[in-house]
Amino acid sequence: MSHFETRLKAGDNTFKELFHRYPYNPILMAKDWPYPVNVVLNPAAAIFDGKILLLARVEDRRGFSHLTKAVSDDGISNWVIDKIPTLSPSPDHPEEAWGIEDPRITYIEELHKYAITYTAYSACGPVVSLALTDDFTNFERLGPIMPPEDKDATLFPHKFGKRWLLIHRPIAHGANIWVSCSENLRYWGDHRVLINSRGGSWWDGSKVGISAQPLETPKGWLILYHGVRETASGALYRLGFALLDLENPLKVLHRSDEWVFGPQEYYEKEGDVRDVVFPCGWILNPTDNKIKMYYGAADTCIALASASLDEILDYIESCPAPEDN
Ligand code: BMA
Repeated sequence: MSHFETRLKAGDNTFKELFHRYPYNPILMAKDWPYPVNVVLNPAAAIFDGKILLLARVEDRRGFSHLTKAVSDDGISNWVIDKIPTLSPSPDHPEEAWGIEDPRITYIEELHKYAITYTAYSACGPVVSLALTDDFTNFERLGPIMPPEDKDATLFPHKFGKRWLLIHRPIAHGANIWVSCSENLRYWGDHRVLINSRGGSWWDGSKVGISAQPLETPKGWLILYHGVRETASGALYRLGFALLDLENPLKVLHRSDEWVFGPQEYYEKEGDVRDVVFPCGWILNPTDNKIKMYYGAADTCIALASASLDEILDYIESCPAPEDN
């Protein structure tokens, strides 16, 4: 394949779209909320009690965020939204002084608990915090697990050997995706870069960060990540894929050269922050192998797009292995 060819060729001089937007997007907006809010965005997603649960970031009119859950049978409509915030910044946690943002949820079978990694916005910068729950009503906070400036974190659902693995995105000499290891979920080490921002004119040249939780597939761990390109009119947030080795997720098998989803519709292009698509969760339906991806659009509302896991895997397997892996 030459440098000028796309792996997303649709055969009719267009790009093959892996994700298909729900035609009645956005699915959740501030006006749907049971109490007054500025915007709802960037939801984590999990299956809970046989339903699809979104844990949305909700921003108030001070600019501070908290997390509120919305639950639906089909993951599309009839959302039942908590009447009050589900998880608010805690006065006992100074690192949450300016709010809590952008959760990701991983179900940890070994603990029979859901792990929620989120950004705690401290007055000294954003940190990665971790909380555990088994009912999405009571939460056990483990506190900040990474110092500032760090965000976009998610856990793998099981240990590798004796160690849990955390994906996160510190800011230090660029904004790259790192992975760190821990035997107890509290103290993390053996940090290393997993996916770098590619610099220059790349679509993910300025920053990268994990989007949804890692998805275990027969071909490897499917990673959805966001890439940022700074432009004269601001930052552009788009999405790409990587595939990690199933046994050793520190090894990147493939990475997409091209972005696979980007701001296109009016609700993604206009809002509090224009030109942003920002998923924090997705759900695989094992009966038809279809994925529902939930994303914040323009930092203002929540939208849905679906994709076939088989098509995604065919695509990512056609992508090259990163040069530095
Ligand atoms: C990132 C995070 C996201 C936000 C995005 C675009 O740094 O703060 O919550 O959606 O910027 O503004």
